[in-house]
Amino acid sequence: MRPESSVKTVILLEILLPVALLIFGVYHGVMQVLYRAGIIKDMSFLGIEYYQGLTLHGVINAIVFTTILIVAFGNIMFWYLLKKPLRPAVQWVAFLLMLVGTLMAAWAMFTGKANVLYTFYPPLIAHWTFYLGAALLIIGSIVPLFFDWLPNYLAWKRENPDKKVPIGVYGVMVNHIMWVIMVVPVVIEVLFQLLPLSMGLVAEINPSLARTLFWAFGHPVVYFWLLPAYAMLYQILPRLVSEKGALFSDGAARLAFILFLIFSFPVGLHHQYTEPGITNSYKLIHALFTFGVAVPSFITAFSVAASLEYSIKAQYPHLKDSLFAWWTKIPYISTQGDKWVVSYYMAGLFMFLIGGITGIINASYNLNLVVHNTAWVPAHFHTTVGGLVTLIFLGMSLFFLGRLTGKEIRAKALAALAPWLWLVGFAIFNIAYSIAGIEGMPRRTNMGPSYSNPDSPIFAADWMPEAIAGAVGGTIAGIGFVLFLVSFVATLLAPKTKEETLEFPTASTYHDERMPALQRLTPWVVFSSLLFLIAYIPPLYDVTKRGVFFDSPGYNDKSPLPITKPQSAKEGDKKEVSKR
Ligand code: HAS
Repeated sequence: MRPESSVKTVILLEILLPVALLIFGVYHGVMQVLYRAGIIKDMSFLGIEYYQGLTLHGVINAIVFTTILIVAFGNIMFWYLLKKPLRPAVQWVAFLLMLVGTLMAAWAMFTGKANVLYTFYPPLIAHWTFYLGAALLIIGSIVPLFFDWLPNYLAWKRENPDKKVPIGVYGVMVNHIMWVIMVVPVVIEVLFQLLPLSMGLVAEINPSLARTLFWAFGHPVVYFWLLPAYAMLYQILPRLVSEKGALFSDGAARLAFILFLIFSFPVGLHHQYTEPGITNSYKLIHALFTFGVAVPSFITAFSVAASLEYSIKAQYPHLKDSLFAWWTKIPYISTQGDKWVVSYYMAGLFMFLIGGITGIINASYNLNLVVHNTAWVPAHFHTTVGGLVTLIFLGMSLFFLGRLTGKEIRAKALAALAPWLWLVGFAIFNIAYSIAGIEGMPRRTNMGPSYSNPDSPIFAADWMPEAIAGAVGGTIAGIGFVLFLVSFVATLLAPKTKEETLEFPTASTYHDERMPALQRLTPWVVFSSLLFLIAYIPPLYDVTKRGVFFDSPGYNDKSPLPITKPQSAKEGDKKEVSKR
């Protein structure tokens, strides 16, 4: 089955754009570890300031790269698994919205008008193009759900009343429904707080409310990044490792997706344990739900390991009774056929084991007090979003680049090696930054001119070994990315040798449980939305007691003085005028 040429072009652009942007994202990541190790001792490098670079790093890697690729992978899953054409007009509108949004935000960041980091916490305020750009990116990413995927999903179900939608489509569908729900609070924050302040329509903002709205989006979003990776782990990986590849349990995989739909939302306060103004009991409730949201990942760990075992043993019957010998048959690093991409999955899974454990430590109310806002936190998320998610996304980008252009993957050995260098680099980075975090090394701090500078009065010699190890690890990971890029560019420039397609290997199912309760998504969507509301109404009440537009004027990173005139100053002005 050949993809419609215009749709194929859009999907190709949705792969090329984020990978191209990631070059800047990764570059600024390497700059980060160099600043923090004191190798760069300045406030800026090559004309880009420290916080400008950190904003570019976070926004590109965590928000733009992920969102656009998630749409691309969703399109591919729907197109191939449901065998229904996608609508070119819908696809172009979605892509152009995402492109314009990205360009607007990029302009604000590259011109230094949005040094607000990827969490854009007020009272730091960016140029309005940054927020509007982010909003357009989000809107564009939602368009395919309503105008392409949902109609195709419903049509497929009408035509196949007794069949379950393939697990890949199920995962993408659940994920994008979650996306639509989770963006509501951040859209409210942007429309009613950040944009009005940034455009000078109001003079003050309530930062506690803004942060609470942000985190109501900010934790679910990590599962928006994760679930497409899980969908591909279930649908594709078993078939990549073995000719007889099968998903161990279809029911367990669907249950995992539904548990994410339920538990991803009532958890955001675990980012705000240390913040005043929110009732502790609700923080504790969110802590308990956070342990709940780890359960579907535990299920996935079991499902994936069992699928690997079943698939390998089906191909090598002599290993049927082996406990561990089958591990040796996983193609961890291979250039045979499509097996090079298995490296990305396996390296990612190993990284996520660590990411999961550190996440559960973060979630613990009291342990969080030790690690919050320290180097521990970047150590955690470079093994989750920077580990499993990034690696599967990179691997599948290259994989689909080859398919979409009808070209053989070039420099396969480098492509297969790249994720292992990424893993080694981030293992070093993770250990170093985790230890440093426990010792109190802060995150998001330019340590070059300060803690890592022997000439500074606040030089912290104790942190130097970890800071330097972090720089070594980050650089090795950067080299891993370069190897990936060599293969990606070489493939892009290679001559076409076969027919263009969007087909990919799909696993069969070993245990195909019926589980009718999981077939209809609507009741789960309603239940999860209600739980979200219940978990958030009291904390939102707490943080709005002092008003929506009050508490703090806006600031930027250039001056300690406010950039908007505080309300109190205006009232003072009025009093002055009336006295005169
Ligand atoms: Fe997290 C902070 C808690 C998962 C991303 N997290 C962050 C931040 C990011 C992030 C970006 O509770 C920083 C935000 C900021 O800038 O301030 N996180 C968790 C918990 C989980 C978790 C409980 N995080 C993720 C994922 C992310 C992500 C996934 C991105 C994709 N996180 C927190 C908390 C904070 C936090 C607090 C706030 C910290 C603070 O104070 O600021 C769980 O979902 C993790 C569950 C995962 C598992 C692992 C399952 C393992 C698998 C691999 C199996 C391996 C196999 C290989 C099968 C239980 C699936 C087998 C091999 C063979 C050979 C057989």
